[in-house]
Amino acid sequence: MRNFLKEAAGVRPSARQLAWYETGFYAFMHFGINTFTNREWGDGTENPALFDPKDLDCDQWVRVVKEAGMKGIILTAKHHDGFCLWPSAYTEHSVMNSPCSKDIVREAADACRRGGIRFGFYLSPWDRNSPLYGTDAYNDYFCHQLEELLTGYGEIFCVWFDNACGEGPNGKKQRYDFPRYIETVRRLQPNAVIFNDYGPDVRWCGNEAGRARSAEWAVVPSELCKYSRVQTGPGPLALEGDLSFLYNTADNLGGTDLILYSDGLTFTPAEVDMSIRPGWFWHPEEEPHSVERLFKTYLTSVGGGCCLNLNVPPDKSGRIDERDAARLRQLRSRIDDAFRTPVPFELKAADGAPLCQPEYRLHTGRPLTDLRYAVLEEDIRLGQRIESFVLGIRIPDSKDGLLFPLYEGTTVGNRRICELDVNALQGVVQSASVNDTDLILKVCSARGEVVFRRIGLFGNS
Ligand code: FUL
Repeated sequence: MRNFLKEAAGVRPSARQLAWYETGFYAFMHFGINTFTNREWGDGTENPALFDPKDLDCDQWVRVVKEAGMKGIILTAKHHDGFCLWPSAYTEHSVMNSPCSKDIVREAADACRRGGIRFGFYLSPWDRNSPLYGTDAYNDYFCHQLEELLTGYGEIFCVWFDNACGEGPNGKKQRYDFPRYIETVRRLQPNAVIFNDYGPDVRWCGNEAGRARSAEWAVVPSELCKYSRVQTGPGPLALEGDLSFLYNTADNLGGTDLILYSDGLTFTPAEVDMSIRPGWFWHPEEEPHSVERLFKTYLTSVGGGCCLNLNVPPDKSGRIDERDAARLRQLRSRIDDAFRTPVPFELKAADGAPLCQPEYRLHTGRPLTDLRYAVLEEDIRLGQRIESFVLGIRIPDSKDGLLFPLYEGTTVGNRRICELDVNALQGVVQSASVNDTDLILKVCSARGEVVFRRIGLFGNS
C-alpha cells in the first residue's frame, strides 16, 4: 500500500518554479485595442488605426511597478480580439498597421531589462480575428506567434496562457493544442514558467477577485493538470487543501494503481491574479480598489503560499494612470510599515521538546503585545509539508498546558503571513500570569519532516 501523503511531502518544485516564487509579486498589464474602445473584450473587427498611444512610456511602467515592490511585468501581447502588440509576420492585425507602429512588446521588454525586472507575456489562444481560428492551421499560426515572442525579446520569465475558448470569426471554436504550445515554450525558453488554468508550472487560483484558498497546496493531483481535460472535461476541480480528492480519484479509477501511482501528484502552485480596478483594461471612469483591499490581498496571496499577479492597465496615452500609481505607492508603504520592525527572538525547545516539530518556543524577551505579524516559510525546495499549525501563548497551570491561539493556520508552503490576534493577546496577558515574552509555534499536523527556511516576527513600527 503506497502512502500518498508521504509521497506528496516529497514532490519538489523545479528551478523555474523556485525562481517564480522569488519573483513573488508582479504586474499584469492589459493593454491593447480595448484600451481605445473602452471595452473588456474586442470582437476582432476593430480597425488597427484605433491603437494610438501618443505618449507611450514603458520606462514609466517599470518605475511604477518597481516603486510598488513588484519584480516583473506580464504584458498582453495578444488578447481575444487578436490584435498583436508586436509586428507579427503572420498577420496584418497588429501595431504595424496602427499610427503608433512601435513594437510595444520590444518597448516593454527593453524597459524591464533596463530597470532590472523580469518580463513575460500573455498570449490568448482565443483569437476572434484570425480567419484560421477553428482549423488545425490555427495551431500552426499560434505556435509561429509563440516562436516570434519566445525568440525575439530576450529572457522570458512567464508565458501566461488564457484558457478562454470562444468562437472565432467563422463561428467555430478551436481545439487548442496545449501539449504543442508547452513543448514550444520548453524548447525555446526552458526557464520560463507556463501559466494556465491547469498548470503545468503555475495554475489558476480559480477566481479573479484575488482570493486564495485558506489552504493552498502546491502539490496537487496530476489529474488536475491533464490537458485533455481542458477541452472536454468538467472544468476546474475543487481542491480543499487535502488529498481526499486523490483518494476519491483512486476509487473512481477502480483502484487502477498504475495510472494513479505512476503519475499521481504534481508540484503546481497557484497564482492569484486580480486587477487593481474592476476591469482588466483601462476605463476612464474606473477607480482603483482601496489600499486596504489590496493589502489584504497581498497578505493572503504572497502570504498564502502563492504569487500575486496584480493587473495595472496602461491608459490611452500609453502610461500608467496616476491614480493607480498613487494607490500602488500607498500599498508599498502599507507593506513596508507592516514589516519594518523585526522582533528578534531566540528559538528554544518548548519545555523539553527537541528543537524540531511539533513545537517551538520563540523567546523574544519583550512583551508579545508589541507583535503584529509572524512570517513562516517552509524550505519549499524540499516540498510542502505543514497541514496545520497554531501560534499562541501557553497558559501555565492550565489543564494539559492550554495553548491560547493568536493565529490558527493550515498550510504554510513558500510563505504564510500570520496576522496575530493582538486584542485577544492583550486580554490573556492581563488575565493570567503567563510568560508573555514567549510565542509558541506548534505544528499540529504535517505530511513529513518540517523544515523551516525562515521564521520571522514583526512588531509595531
Ligand atoms: C480572462 C480574460 O477573458 C480576461 O479578459 C482577462 O484577460 C483575464 C486575465 O483572463 O480569461
